[in-house]
Amino acid sequence: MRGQATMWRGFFIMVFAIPGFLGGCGGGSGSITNSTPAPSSALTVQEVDCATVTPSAAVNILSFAFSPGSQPIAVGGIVKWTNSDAATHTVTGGTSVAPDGKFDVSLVPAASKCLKFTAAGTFGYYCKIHTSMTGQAVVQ
Ligand SMILES: [Cu+2]
Repeated sequence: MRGQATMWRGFFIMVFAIPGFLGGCGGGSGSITNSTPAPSSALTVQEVDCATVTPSAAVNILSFAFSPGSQPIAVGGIVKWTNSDAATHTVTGGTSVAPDGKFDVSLVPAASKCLKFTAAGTFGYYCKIHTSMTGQAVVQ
């Protein structure tokens, strides 16, 4: 009988010891983060610094013409224009009679400018100084 009593004492130690152990695990730290994503820019064309990006396509401006005149590019791609003329040119969205206001950069001789296109579509452009100069970026 003495052996049985010893066994019971061990049983009670276990029963009362376990709840104390489990109690230490309560109260998780559930942090709720309400991170609202910033609204994506409404701009579909943005000027970016050519020195800090990798252009996906290049358009040369030479002899008062954009070359190539039509430049295919993937959505999110960057077109780099370089002015190889001795005259200043612009890359201006739309047409000379209907500028669309989406982009308008000016390139002095030897300058380069980069535009990033973040939406699909055909983006026509022209030079404000020499309005016969036209081109387009086909973003797909
Ligand atoms: Cu021009």
